[in-house]
Amino acid sequence: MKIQQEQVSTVNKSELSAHNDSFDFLANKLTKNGYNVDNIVSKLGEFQVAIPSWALGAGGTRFGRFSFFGEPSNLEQKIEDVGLIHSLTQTAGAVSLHIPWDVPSDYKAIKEVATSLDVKFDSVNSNTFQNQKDSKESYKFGSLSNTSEAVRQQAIQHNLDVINIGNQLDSKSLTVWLADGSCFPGQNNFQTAFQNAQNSLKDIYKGLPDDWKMLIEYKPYEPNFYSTVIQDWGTSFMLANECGEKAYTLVDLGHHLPNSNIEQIVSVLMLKGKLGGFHFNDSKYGDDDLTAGCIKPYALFLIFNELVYGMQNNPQNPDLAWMIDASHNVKDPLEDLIQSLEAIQEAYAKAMLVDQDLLKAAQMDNDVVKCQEILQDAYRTDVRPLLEKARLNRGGALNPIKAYRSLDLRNHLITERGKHTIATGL
Ligand code: LRH
Ligand code: MN
Repeated sequence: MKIQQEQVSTVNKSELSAHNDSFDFLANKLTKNGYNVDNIVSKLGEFQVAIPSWALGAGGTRFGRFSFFGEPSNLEQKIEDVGLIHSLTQTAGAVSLHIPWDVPSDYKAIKEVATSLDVKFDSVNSNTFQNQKDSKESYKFGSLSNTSEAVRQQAIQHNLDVINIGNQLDSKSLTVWLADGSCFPGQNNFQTAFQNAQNSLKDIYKGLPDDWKMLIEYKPYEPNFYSTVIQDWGTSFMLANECGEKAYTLVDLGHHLPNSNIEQIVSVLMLKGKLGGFHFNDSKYGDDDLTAGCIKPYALFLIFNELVYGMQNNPQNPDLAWMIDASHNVKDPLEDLIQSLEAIQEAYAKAMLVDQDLLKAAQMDNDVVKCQEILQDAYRTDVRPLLEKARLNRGGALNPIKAYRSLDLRNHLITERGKHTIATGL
């Protein structure tokens, strides 16, 4: 299913004058304050966030899963759904595949579908947290850190296979997240587990093409509930440094213990040139994988404030991989992803309104109140007209959720796919 440009223009008609009024008002105000509005709008347009291929169907928990009907039942339909989101938002021009949930059966065909929808293949994710039906060794007690050489070798080979798959899709990075850890004190020798993981990552790193990155994702707990081998940013940072210059840390916002200062982690990783990318989502308790910005929007803004500062002051840090990692238990997956994209773009736009030089001067003067006023003035600015303009300039919808509903896309998908298709993934 593909949305035609005319359909979007038709839906936009009723929103256009309201948009023009609010945009002109905001643009005048910002221009008077010395902002380059065109520059901000074009940066928002260039900002592309990858959609997780494993989050295009209904998510679930051990307590239950409630389908959404019309879910994509193969990779081509998943790419089409990313295309739908991208047609409306113009900021979802990439998909991040998870292997083996999304192994292409025809590389040429799937690349043609993606290209026709202006969707690129971002990072490819390996999966050594589930046993595959044909796998010889079990990952029950870990993968790259397992005490068994045979299990580690199987996991290393899987990652090399994932690189090979990504290479054929012009992807440029491998994301490694390990569930490895222990559920009880005494179960693991922490040093052996760490050493095994480090050596295994180094073996995978040797198979990384020159222009690729390895993104090492950390997580404090789940599915192991006493220790996790790659538990925090420091551990990922150490492992990335041990591997080499193509290895970086990936920050999943849900992978932090309560009240962690994620913006400080982001800032220091950028200073060290080791921040590789993000899995955007939000959470109130654990790795809840909720809509980005739905619980802690100010924290998301503060993270983007550090990112904007870093992008201006840390040339040693490479371009970042922007990706969502969410799971949808009660919302239409496509609507949830559209809402996440809106919250992420909004945080970025607000952060671009922070006068970093003015803030730095106030920080040097320890003028605490002025520092907060500078931040909150930007945060309290309604930047939605800028997001609308960025979408409009690229043929997107002024209000993607309204467009999704008035074009009745979910029912079209159900008509096309039926009610009983199940998407692979979480
Ligand atoms: C682990 C994680 C990781 C993915 C998985 C789908 O919690 O965040 O990024 O592999 O979710
Ligand atoms: Mn993640």
